[in-house]
Amino acid sequence: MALVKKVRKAESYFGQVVIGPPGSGKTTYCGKVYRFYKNKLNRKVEVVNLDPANENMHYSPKIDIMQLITVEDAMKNLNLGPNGALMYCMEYLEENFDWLLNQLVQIKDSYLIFDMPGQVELYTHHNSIKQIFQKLEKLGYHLCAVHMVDSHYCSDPPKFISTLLLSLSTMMQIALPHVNVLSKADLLKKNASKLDFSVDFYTDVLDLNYLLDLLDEGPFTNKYKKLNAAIIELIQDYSLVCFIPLDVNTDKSLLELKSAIDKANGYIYGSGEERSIQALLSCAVGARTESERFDSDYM
Ligand SMILES: Nc1nc2c(ncn2[C@@H]2O[C@H](COP(=O)(O)OP(=O)(O)OP(=O)(O)O)[C@@H](O)[C@H]2O)c(=O)[nH]1
Ligand SMILES: [Mg+2]
Repeated sequence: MALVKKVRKAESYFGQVVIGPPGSGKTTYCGKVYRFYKNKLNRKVEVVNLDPANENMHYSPKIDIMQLITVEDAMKNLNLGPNGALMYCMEYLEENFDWLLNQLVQIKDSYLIFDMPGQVELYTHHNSIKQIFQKLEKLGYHLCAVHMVDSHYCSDPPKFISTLLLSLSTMMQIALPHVNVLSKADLLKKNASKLDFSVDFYTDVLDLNYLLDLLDEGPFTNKYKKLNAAIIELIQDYSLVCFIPLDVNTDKSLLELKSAIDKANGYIYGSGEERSIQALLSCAVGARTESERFDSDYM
């Protein structure tokens, strides 16, 4: 209780919560963005690992859930499978929220990057992660969900439609300022000629009736014409989902995503960081316009 009061008195804190399906590139992004923010933008930043089965961290986390509990512990001691054990770990973290908060207050002057586990139920149905971040929001943490989806899913209409549904339900459930990302954009660019539509169709989620035509002709989806139409209508009615493409190996791409995230959670950067951004923009991006930049990077 005393800890909560102490935090309440403090100022606003900022950060991003990196979520998304298994293998979508969350941990790789956390490592890259940590170094990018720290070295190129001069932003004080720390990574918090909340994946209790994280094996290949490309960073040293300031806070690590694996000091509290691991999936392996939960599997062994409670005789659970890997999915059940991960759910249990998140419930355990929720119960031990003070363990997290105690450590967060010690790094309160840093921007936070949360690396999260890759099990979609945690973001679409289960409540623990949602409740942990809602508690932090109430304590003055301005967080943006960065939802990563592998751009491989653009290669097939049924996969893309499931990606849209997943992104929409995650946005509704997590209820934080939200940025959807199509990760591995380098591969998307390389394989653009094999796609049914141009890349901006997938990033901007343009007229989905074109996608409906392909679903209605597809060998697995042609039996479900009414269902296909209902799903397309649902996504278009909400009109919430669009994506930012991300190639973690280019500063340009990290910078474009950073701008969207900072806009979403209202991060205000200092003059030192503003100068770093201007320098990066002028040397890496040149004087090109937004649309020229996008066309040459992703088309
Ligand atoms: N080509 C390419 N590969 C990437 C990119 N980002 C990540 N990867 C690769 O994708 C694979 C999965 O990356 P991870 O960062 O482990 O994914 P994750 O979302 O943390 O995975 P889980 O924690 O298991 O859910 C690795 O082999 C990465 O090297 C990218 O921008 N381009
Ligand atoms: Mg990971």
